[in-house]
Order: sequence, then C-alpha cells, then structure tokens
Amino acid sequence: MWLPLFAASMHDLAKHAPAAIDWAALRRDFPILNQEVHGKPLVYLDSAASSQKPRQVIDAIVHYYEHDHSNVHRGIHELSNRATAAYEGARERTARFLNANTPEEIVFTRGTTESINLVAATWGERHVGAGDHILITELEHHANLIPWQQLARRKGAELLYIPVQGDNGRLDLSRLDELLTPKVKLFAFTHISNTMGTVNPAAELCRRAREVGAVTLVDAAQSAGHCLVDVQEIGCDFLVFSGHKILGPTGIGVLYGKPERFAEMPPYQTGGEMIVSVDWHEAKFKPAPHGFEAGTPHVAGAVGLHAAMDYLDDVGRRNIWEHDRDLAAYTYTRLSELPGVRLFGPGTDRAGLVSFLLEDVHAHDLVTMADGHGIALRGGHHCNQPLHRKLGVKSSARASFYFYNTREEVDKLIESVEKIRAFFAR
Ligand code: C6P
Repeated sequence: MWLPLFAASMHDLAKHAPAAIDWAALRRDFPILNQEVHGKPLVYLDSAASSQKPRQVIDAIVHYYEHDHSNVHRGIHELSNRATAAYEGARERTARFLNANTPEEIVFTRGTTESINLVAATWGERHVGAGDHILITELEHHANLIPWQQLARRKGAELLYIPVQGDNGRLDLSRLDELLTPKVKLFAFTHISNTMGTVNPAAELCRRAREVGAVTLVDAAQSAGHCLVDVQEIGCDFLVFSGHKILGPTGIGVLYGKPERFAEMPPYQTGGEMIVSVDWHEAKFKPAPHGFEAGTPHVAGAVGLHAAMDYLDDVGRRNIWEHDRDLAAYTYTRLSELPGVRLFGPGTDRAGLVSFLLEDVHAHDLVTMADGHGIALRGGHHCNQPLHRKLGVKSSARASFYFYNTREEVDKLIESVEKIRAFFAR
C-alpha cells in the first residue's frame, strides 16, 4: 500500500521510482504560468491557496458554455439533458476519484468551507447536544474550526483540541486516548496541514474514532489534488475538498458522505430541485445527493472539476505526490542552510509546502519583496490564527508547490530570500 495514510507508509513511497514524466510538457498546459510579473518570469508558489488551471480544464468549461449549457434536471429538451448528463457525469467521476461506492455519496457544494458548514448545520445540529464533545486539532484551518466552535456554543457542547507539539507541526497523538472518548460525537481533522505540511494518519485516526463511536470528517482540501485519497481506505464518515485547489474552477466543492450519515441529516438549504413534493404548509425532500443541493447548481464548475480529475489521473496522483514532496524537501533543506530562517512543519515526511520566517523580517515584507522578484508566495496566518499564536508569531511566509513547479524555481526563491535577508541586514 503506498497511500500516505500512515506516516510509516510514506517511507515505502521512496522505494517506488517515479514514472518518467515530461513535467516541462505538462507545465506548458498552464497558459497563465507563461508570463512576467514586475518584469520577471512568474514563479507561482501559491498553489495551496489555489492551483492554476490547465488548458484542458479551461477548454472543457468553454465547450460546455458554447455547446451544452442549460439548467439541469428541469427541461426535457436536448440541452437540458446534456447539461444534466454533464453534471451527473461529474458526480460519477468524483465518486471514482475518491473510490466512493456510489455517486449518491457525492454532494456538490461551493467548496471545502461550505461542505463543513453543511455538516455542522445538519448532522451536527441534530446529533450534538449539551455536554457532548467535538474533537478537532490545533492544525485546523478556520473552515474546520469556526463551524465547530459555533455549533459547540449553540449546543452547550465542548470543543477539544489535539495539540500540536510545536514548530515541527506534528500532532501530539499521545493525548488521543485521553481526548477521544465515547463523549466525542464528532472528530474532524485535516489530512494535510495548510501551514505545517504535516500529513496526518487519516485511516488510523478514523479507526480510533470508530472504536469510541465518533463520526469523522476529514478535511482533504490540501490532499485531494496531491495524492490518492480513498474514502474506503480512510474509513471516514465525511470527507471534503475544493475544486479550485485541484486544477478545477472556483465555486465548486465536494462533500463525500456515507449513505447512513446522509440519511440521518435534515435539509441544509431548502428551495428548488431538492423536493419530492410541496404543499402550502409542508414539503417532502429528496434524499442525498440532490436533497442537499437546493437551487441551480454550478454545472460549469462540475464540468471543469471533471476535466481536472481526468487530468490529474492522467498524470497520476502517485507521481504528483512524489514530485511535490521532492520540491518541498529540497526547499526545506535549502532554506535550513540559510542563517536566520525559522522553518515550520516536519523536517521529514512533509507534504508539498513549506512555511518559514526570516529573523527580524515581517512575513508581509518578505512576501512583498519576493513578489518584486516575480515570486508568488503567501504571507499571513493562512487562516490558522490560533496555531500561529501558539507558535508565538503573527504570520509566516509559505511556498506551496504543484507538479508544474521546478527545482529551478526553488533556486530562484532561495536567491530571493537571500537578497531580502541582505537588504534587511543593512
Ligand atoms: N486554504 C490556503 O491558502 P476553501 O476556501 O473553502 O476553498 O478552503 C478552505 C480550506 C479548508 N481547509 C484547508 C486545509 C485549507 O487549506 C483551506 C484553504 C487556503 O491555505 C486558503 S485560506
């Protein structure tokens, strides 16, 4: 098994030589990368925020609007049938992408944030009560923290955190026995940390949750486009991610749910498309997935997402995983050789992103100056404010990679960081 579900299995990955892939040719599929910013060739190192889109995804969306667009599930005319087939085809493709059992386990949303809010507002609202525990981790993005914080407040439940050990970004799993008790109704955690690059042992955590009867939600926003994510192997109840981080368009996201979980959830939004029948004073609702997709959906988004998944699987998510991790490891090593650099996240077994700080330089200054060198980084708290506070910093700079990035681009980043350090040392 090569899946990065257990930290131990990540070492096995190294035994598999990556297939020979023409990465430079793949990069040429991304028209946006072929430009200069501030007079320098663009080096895009912000894919954890949002990935760029290959021509194939852009073309699929244009083709849909030029040939097939209509509303779905409504008309009995040709275009409506084509739009419906495209939309439901994307659902079927997403089920295959995640190795879900059936397309009915896939609900389309606007993104990771909406998927988590949907679960909190439906499953959470119905199943979490006063005195219950909700368990998350200190690594969580605000999208997987605030909805649970709000739910806990509304219900009088307690929100507990698995602590992060410190700069190394690893969870202190020795606390699991004490925190993951039968009082926990829901255990939500990120598969890959968007600040630390930590890869959490998703299958093992879900197994532990099942032992105490807790329902699990895995935030796969940073993993779905970078490695194989198999919901059956992970054994989660819910799994969520966003299209725009996996080569797809903005405004489309995925909520995977086990049928038995969906069956015990009340509606999220109500209105058109999600009903079986309506009377003046009552309505009957469809089951999942359509019962959770009120209103006209983002059909073009689903079409783009379908094309993105085809593209990713043509390249091979194993190959992408190896490529991105190699760049992150190279970056980590090169940065660690520079004086005054503080690195965050594990030194080994990290995903394809690296957060860091330069002594006496604000992350925003660093990112602004790097932008002047044509390099797009992210600076700030990356929607991990409490985590940054725990680390004793307000913000950090982050370089995040995808398969269109190269070692030469990392060298440019290092050169830029050296220049910035020299500038502030004057
Ligand atoms: N992280 C980043 O730069 P949305 O915005 O709904 O597509 O995704 C939210 C989200 C949830 N979980 C994790 C682990 C994430 O990384 C993100 C988005 C971006 O790190 C934007 S803040």
